[in-house]
Amino acid sequence: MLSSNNIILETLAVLREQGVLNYVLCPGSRNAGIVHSICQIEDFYTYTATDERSAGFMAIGIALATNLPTAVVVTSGSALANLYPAACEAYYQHIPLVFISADRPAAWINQMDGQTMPQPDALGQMVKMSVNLPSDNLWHANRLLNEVCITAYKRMPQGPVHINIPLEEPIYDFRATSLPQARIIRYANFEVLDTSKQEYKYAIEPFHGRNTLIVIGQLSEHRTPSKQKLERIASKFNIVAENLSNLPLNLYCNASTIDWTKLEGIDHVITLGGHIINKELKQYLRQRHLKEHWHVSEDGTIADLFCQQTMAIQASIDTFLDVFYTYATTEIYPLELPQKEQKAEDGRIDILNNLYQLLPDHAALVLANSSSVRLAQLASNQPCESTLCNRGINGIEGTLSTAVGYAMVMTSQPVFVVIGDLAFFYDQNALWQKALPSNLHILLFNDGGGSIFNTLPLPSETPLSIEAITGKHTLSAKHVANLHGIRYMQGKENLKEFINSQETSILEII
Ligand SMILES: Cc1ncc(C[n+]2csc(CCOP(=O)(O)OP(=O)(O)O)c2C)c(N)n1
Repeated sequence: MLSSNNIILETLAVLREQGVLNYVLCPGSRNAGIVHSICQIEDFYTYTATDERSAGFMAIGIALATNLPTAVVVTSGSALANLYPAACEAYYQHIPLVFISADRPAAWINQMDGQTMPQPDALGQMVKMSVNLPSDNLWHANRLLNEVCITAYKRMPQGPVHINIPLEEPIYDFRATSLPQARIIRYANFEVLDTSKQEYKYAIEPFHGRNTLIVIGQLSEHRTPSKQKLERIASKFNIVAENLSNLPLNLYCNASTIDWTKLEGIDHVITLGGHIINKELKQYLRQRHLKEHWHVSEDGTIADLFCQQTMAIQASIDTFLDVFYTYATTEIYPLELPQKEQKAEDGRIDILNNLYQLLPDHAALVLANSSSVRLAQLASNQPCESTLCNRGINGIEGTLSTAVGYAMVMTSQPVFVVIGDLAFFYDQNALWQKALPSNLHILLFNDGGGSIFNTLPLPSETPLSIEAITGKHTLSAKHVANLHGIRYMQGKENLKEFINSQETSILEII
């Protein structure tokens, strides 16, 4: 029988499927459930050593002899510390060792309990990756385990990794009869696959041509793929993207125009580029059962956005599009993308629609978090091909500064910022310049606080907390404009005037 602990079972299931079959086992009680279970699994080859320092170096020998990843399983406390010398050696020899340490739950660390110390990251910089498994979230554990395996011996250069497993009592509970079916995330580096060995074909094999959707997230202007390659793909497959993708609209369908609740049949999603904002898209794809989700990125990392990723592809978008076009040769069945009835429920969308229509050619648009970027998605039927937004971490702090920096370099390009009041007043120091760029124009939606929070189900009987959560205020940008000598206008009727302004200007809509 195997350990009844689901995290131990998931760990061994993923390691087995990812090809970690050699184990050096060290004695201990906290790791007894792991060690016992490993010994019951037929596919595993086991070796033993009492001295963990020696176990680490034995694993190096086994890995060198077999050219396969090799794991070492130790108990908690100094047992793990004794792996450090082998970690150093493996790190600099690029040997794929998988160090597995049993741990006590975090609540018991530094409480004078035996053989305990802070174990997550204990091997420091001498491992390529270190993960601390959760005790109750199998999806999270599964993703970390897949990632750590890919990092150890699939993503080059190879090297040691550390899996720390905090374990609650009971440790000695053995009622499971077999390992679960664990999700495996495959990895392929499309930049180095060998055409002569048909490695591309093999990597693409799960693709069956049906019900495929390509979703493109945020791309900076300098990272958009070749239009010609994109056109070829767009002629065969549905591409869904947002205005932050900076792609020409004729090549994709705007995510915010789709009625996601009516989209049927989709079971293969390929994501390219950065963050995706559209919540309906994410919710829909999380609920659907996808057969495949491939995420393509330049570093081949896992981004399990829909909790169902099956392959991490390391490639530039151009490389991926080439390979995909060449090898995805099966008959293609384009999906029907049902369109949503567009209704402007928010006056700001009408203003943004007008802005989009009146934007001069080659203008750049800098969108702030959070309502601005969301509303712009609903308005952007004619997207601007230079759209920026600090979507990497979604902060409200640096939008104006980013726009000032951009406008200072792109002096011949009119730069329009769309921003809410908190983000504007937060970052007003951006306007503190000896000479502000005259091509900078700020459209400010000032509604006295974070309007994005109006949608939250907050209890109405506590006005004080609502004020704190929404950052309520009564400031106007008029005084900021005066302070910095910026041309100031107010009201949507001045939109045209604002767009044609030849000096740094603010249009405040209150
Ligand atoms: C640095 C930082 N602090 C806090 C937040 C949380 N936050 C997200 S949206 C938001 C409100 C922004 O309000 P406003 O600028 O008026 O724009 P709105 O979204 O209301 O249009 C806040 C405080 C954040 N994203 N970044």
